[in-house]
Amino acid sequence: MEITKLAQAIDQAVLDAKPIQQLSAQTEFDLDTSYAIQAASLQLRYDRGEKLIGLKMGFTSEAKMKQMGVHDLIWGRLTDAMLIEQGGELPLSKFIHPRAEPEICFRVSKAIEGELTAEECRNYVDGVAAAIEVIDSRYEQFKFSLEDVIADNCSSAALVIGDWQDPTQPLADLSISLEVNGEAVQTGSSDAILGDPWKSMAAATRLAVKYGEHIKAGDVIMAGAATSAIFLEAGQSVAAQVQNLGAAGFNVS
Ligand code: OOG
Ligand code: MG
Repeated sequence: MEITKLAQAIDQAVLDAKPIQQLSAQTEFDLDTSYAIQAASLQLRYDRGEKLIGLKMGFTSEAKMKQMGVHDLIWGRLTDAMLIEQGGELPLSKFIHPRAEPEICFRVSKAIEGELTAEECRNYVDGVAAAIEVIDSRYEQFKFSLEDVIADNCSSAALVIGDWQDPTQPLADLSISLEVNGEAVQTGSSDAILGDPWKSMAAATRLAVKYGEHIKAGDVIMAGAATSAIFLEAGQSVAAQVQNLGAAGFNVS
């Protein structure tokens, strides 16, 4: 009952593009309940016809943990309604206070039934790409506890994925940057993602098992930002550049 109510509050904030008070300010709940609220709020999206397209990992880099003051791995769900096409538009009016962060994205080649090691993950991926995740906390001031952010589907709001590249190439120590109007505003390395982006994918398989989520062929897995996120403003052209993997970008309108 409580879970349904809290999930509806989150979902309504998404639909209205209006922030709400942190759920933890109203009621106390634990991590398992946070994930139950996340699942229930996603169900409301599925009921409207949205489709699950994969998972995202969060707080896989020190830069992100420091920026948001939260220190634990989190994961959320991505739907087709969040996808922006490469070079497409992000309309600010549909979001509350969106931020962008540069990421690496994996494409899954076959269903994953159990927990995989970083080594084993390589046999389940047929593409890797530069990507941008747009996060838009549904909470006032973009402030939250770990429980709050998980309940809010880890701030997931939108994503753009660049062209798929050969996943057998090395992903260690690739330079990653976020550019606004052609100028780098954040720079980092793929090593910032748990020391190796494949480890983030392995963590996604572990958490999927733990929470009963299924990873299917064609799903995408976002490994988490390598740098801090930046606030978006109308008129910006935003791009993530990943060494050897190319770019992903959109325009803010
Ligand atoms: C939570 C989402 C974190 C990442 O890549 O670390 C995340 C947030 O920062 O609002 O997506
Ligand atoms: Mg992210």
